[in-house]
Amino acid sequence: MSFINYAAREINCKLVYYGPGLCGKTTNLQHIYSKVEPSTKGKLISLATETERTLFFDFLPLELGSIRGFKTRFHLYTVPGQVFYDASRKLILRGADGVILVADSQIERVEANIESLENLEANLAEQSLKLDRLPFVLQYNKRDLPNVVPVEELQTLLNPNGVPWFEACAKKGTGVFETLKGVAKLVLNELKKKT
Ligand SMILES: Nc1nc2c(ncn2[C@@H]2O[C@H](COP(=O)(O)OP(=O)(O)OP(=O)(O)O)[C@@H](O)[C@H]2O)c(=O)[nH]1
Ligand SMILES: [Mg+2]
Repeated sequence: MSFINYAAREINCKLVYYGPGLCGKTTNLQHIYSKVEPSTKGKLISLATETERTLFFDFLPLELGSIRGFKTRFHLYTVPGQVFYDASRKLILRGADGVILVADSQIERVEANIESLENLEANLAEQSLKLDRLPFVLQYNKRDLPNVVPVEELQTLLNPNGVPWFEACAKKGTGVFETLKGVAKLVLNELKKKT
């Protein structure tokens, strides 16, 4: 749920990076953090285990221009992808204005991607939300690896509704900002409808 602060002329939106374990959600945020100007970003907060797996979430506040004189501030979160952290995922998903599903393109992660998408839909349903009513984009990550599934196949498996999708190599930063802009655009369009 976006939060509009009329006094400060600010709109706050929440974006959630979802996806299976090790698909590259935290890497997306790290790349964004390393590239944006210090004046437009807050601190990147990561709660991780010793082995760098996200334990609860990563959080990065960003300013991305303005609409109708209101500064738009995006709060980027990642969920922990490991299956047993479902309670954390539910909490982080609460009030999301936009969701990015980061899929791991490797052949051996096909099932994990499908499970993550189903888990996302189930957790949204608990909040009486549906994916096709929410700004939602897909990122096919790890395109640099040799053992990847063709994009057309991933599209059939993960994107029956034809939402915007982006190929990426988050490790090098390719496709990361395209994905962010893609979802931000959908969120801002929703906001414009409401204001
Ligand atoms: N080759 C390759 N490796 C990547 C890419 N993106 C991320 N990685 C690597 O994949 C591993 C996991 O990345 P993370 O960003 O920590 O994954 P995550 O989705 O946050 O994982 P959880 O926090 O456990 O859910 C790291 O070693 C990254 O460097 C990519 O595009 N290509
Ligand atoms: Mg992570």
